[in-house]
Amino acid sequence: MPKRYDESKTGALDALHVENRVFRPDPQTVIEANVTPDDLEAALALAAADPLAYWERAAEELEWHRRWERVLDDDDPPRFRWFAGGRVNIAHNALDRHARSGNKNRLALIWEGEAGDCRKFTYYELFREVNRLANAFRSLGLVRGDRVTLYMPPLPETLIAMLAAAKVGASHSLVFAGFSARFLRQRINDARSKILVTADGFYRGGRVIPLKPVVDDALHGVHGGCAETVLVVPRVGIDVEMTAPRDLFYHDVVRRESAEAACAAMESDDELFVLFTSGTTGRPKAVAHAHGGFMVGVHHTFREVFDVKPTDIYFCTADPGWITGHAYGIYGPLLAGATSIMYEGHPLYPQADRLWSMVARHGVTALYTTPTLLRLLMRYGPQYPKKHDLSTLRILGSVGEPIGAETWLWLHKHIGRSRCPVLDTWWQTETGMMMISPLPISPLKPGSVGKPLPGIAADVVDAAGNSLPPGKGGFLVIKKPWPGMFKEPTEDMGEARACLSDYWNRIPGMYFAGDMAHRDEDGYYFIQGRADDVLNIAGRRMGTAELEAALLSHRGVAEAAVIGLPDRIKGQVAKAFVAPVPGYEAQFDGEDGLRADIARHVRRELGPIVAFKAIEFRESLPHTRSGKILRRALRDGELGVERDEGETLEDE
Ligand code: 6R9
Repeated sequence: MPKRYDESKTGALDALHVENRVFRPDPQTVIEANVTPDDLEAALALAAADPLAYWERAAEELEWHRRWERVLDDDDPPRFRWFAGGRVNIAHNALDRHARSGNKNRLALIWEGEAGDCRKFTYYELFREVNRLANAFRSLGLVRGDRVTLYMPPLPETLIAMLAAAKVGASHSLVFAGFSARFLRQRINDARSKILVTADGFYRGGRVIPLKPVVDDALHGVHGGCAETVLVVPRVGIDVEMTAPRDLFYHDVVRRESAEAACAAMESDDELFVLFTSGTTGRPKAVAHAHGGFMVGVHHTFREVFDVKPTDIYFCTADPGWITGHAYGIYGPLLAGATSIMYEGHPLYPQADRLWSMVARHGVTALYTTPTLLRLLMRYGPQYPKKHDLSTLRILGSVGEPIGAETWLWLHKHIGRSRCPVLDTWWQTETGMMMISPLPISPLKPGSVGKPLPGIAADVVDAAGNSLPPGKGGFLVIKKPWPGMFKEPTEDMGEARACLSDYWNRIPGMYFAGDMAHRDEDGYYFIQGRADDVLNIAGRRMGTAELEAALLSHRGVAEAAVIGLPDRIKGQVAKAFVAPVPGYEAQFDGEDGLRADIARHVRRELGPIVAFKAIEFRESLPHTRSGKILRRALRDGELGVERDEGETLEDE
């Protein structure tokens, strides 16, 4: 008997919306595509016969200081090293190469502030800005192998600081500006960053969000040697406390530097950046990406999937602080020599047509965004996109969570004028690059992420690693290494490092990062969601473990469990079950007072982006015999799921 959901409660009906139509590409798109159907067939054939030759060709499209000796060093799996022996710097390929070629005067970046103010940079201008900051970094003592933490909103200086760090051979760690002081402190300590770059504040939703005070708070109790220098970008012009000699204004530091700077010749496998991401256990872990493999993977897939042309204006709505912002907001477009847009503010400011107005004003041709944002905009109705001329758009992409047929169809019809392909791209922080996605020439099935890209050995398997037939759900795995795969950060990050064997040993010899999927008869993949306790709230990964740890750090909380519930806009929301310390509510005017205090506490611990849909008090929480909290029983109770006779509740 199938599980029963109470649809009125969960919105599960949308998730079950079945759409059987296949959308064929527009003939013009096929004729003009960079990758034609014949090219795709040839690429798939080569990648199947000789995957290393396939990726070697992709690497040859970029400039190397020294050519690799081996395409893949697989002597110590799963610690694979791509383009071993090669020397390269991603900043050279993203900027220097263009600044010295015919792309020199092409627009690289169009940045739009929330108030509508714009700053534009050609490749040459960006190259000079990056060089000045790279020189400033060097003057401040930053050397190859160091790390820089960036606590930055979407600003041109965010991109400039990432590339300047890469240029000198330092690794960047970007912390999303919505995270708390405690989070930031932990990440500065984890990364042992000598230098921190931040802004005085930024605009969001019509308000000034101050950042520097959060930094000041975070730097109390930071480890010795960390954040000895803080560069402050004055974005909003508020008064900030500057502590000498630690704090320096960005412009004071770069002003005296030369606009010429050489790239450090990095080993292909050297660390380019770390990003923290939520897994099943404990706090978020740092994964690292390397100059060579990440560069090749992102450059190749960006051009393949987004079919980039010199006339394109590409807009990725993801914040630079997430992997999508890193790979396809910043590095991908720069590597391709494209023009891209970065937006500072809230997508509903001042009205629900902000995105569409940006598309029309800048003539955007490719838009990469998330289902949560689309569902939010859908709620305001098609009259908002209708107000604007969206005829420049030719490609639409989605990432981060299942888009579902309903949102897909809305995007296709109201934004894509039933002409633009909607490309649902599946990948992860850990994969570094898109893995499963249609191309603009592919027939599209709403709700499906299409097929694995050439060179990606994806499969759907059972727990023993056996391939499953069409229609059967199982674990989504990758069976062979690929260039964008993450590596472990250097050992100095200690406990904070993500561990490769966690990903490669759960199903022996294959990479598994937590998603379930099935395929149809045509080999199209459908993502079913996470197999683990990772929630996907508005496209952002949150581990139930980290949310529970934040709840438990409140003195009035004896026990806590967090579950994910379906949500019409955010895909998923978190609900907390809390067993309060008996009698504790007396200090708070009863239960509601305590509940509000717990909610405030969690926001303080984790940052303003974290909020629970509800916090429910229970006298006690259900446990397994081994003493673990039964989240699944709580979830089933919420959703009104009845379990089959004999179905076991496994430990969670
Ligand atoms: C790029 C990014 C990764 C997790 C991943 C999966 C979910 C991503 C998806 C998708 C359905 C898609 N996910 N893309 N689910 N359809 N097109 O989002 O990285 O933040 O690490 O999240 O997001 O569950 O495992 P990251």
